[in-house]
Amino acid sequence: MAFEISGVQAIEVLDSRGRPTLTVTVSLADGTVAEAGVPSGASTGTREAVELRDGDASRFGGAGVRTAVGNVNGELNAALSGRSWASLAEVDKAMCDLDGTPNKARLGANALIGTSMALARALSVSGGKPLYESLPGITGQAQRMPVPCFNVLNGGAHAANPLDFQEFMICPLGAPTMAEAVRAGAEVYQALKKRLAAGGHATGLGDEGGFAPNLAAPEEVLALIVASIGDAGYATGSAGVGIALDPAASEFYSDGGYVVNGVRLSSEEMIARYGEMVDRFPIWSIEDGLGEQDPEGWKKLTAELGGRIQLVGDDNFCTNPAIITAAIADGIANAALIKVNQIGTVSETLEAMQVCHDAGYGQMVSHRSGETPDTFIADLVVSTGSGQIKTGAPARGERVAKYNRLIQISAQNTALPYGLGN
Ligand code: 2PG
Ligand code: MG
Repeated sequence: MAFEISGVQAIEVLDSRGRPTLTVTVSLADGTVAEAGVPSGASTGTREAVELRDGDASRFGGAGVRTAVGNVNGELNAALSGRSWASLAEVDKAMCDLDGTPNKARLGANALIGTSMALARALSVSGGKPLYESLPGITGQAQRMPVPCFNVLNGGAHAANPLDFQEFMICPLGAPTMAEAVRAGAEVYQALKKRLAAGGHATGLGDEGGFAPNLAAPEEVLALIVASIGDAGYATGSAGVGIALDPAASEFYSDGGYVVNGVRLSSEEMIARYGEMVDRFPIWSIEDGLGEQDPEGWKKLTAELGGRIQLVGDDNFCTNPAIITAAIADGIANAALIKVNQIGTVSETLEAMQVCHDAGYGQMVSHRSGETPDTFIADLVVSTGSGQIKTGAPARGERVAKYNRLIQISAQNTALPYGLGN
């Protein structure tokens, strides 16, 4: 179904951390207007597509995005408007060609992904379909409602506490429906808050809405979470609420080792530590358990724990189909984190998910630590049927917006199954 773009416009707005980002608006010749908000990360992989920042220290400490805004309003608008296109994929490819670099360094991945998301949304509105129905999806994976992975306790680059591990997530694996899954997440979150307060810990929040108490040992946090799951009346594990971790280990890797709670560990010691955690706690998924600087460690980690739990590549994969293809051949991980702005277009995001699906790798759709109220990823995860999403705590508007959108989709489609689906 051919369409014509009549205009692409961006403005500089703030993300949830008070840093600049873009809102992009795409207009179609049929009168449709749709917009998208661009997410932004803090713990980034070195091979992510380039997020263009102005570097003008007199504005936002150099983090302004006026150059990216200018690229949307100038080059992208000129190249995309006033002609007919066959598909989102065709437009995404034209943007990549126009950029001309392997990593979107010239026009900016933030400029491209905002345009790509806004166009996908415009096409859904124009076609009279909800976004999850209108997105192309994945061959071989039917639509489903995902297990939400709620990041209830924040450390690492997302909080000012001494905790090295970045994310502790609760995942209602055994919930009967999307709404009940969100309810479980919220109830455990409140139970955890009570437990932290009772233990004299601070209940202030990190960037993704999880609590950021002054705790340093990951095992202490895991014990608190397990107790809170029980307090809220849920079972732990696959029949109830499981735990997923994103240590984001690239951030605490230095000089060939991992410094956790002040102690330096080798890759092998780190893997053994994870093994003990998996023995003691209901952990079903670990993302970035080792650093992107340590591919040999990753191979050992996968050989050691890949048969027991999900191992998700984020910093080392960057939602990049070519990088993921190479990693699959190397026996690294068994799932990928999927972040639209890491690669820079919706079409390439779908390509990365297809590569994963074809290799039997899981795909966890993900927000960034810097978000807007945009709910694109909620529709993306349903349309692709990946079965899992992480989008922060069940608190704070920009995180809750995604979970609420999932509840809404589920309410409109009671036939869509809930769960991991594999
Ligand atoms: C991650 C993400 C999202 P950031 O590491 O998985 O939780 O963090 O957006 O800061 O890269
Ligand atoms: Mg991560």
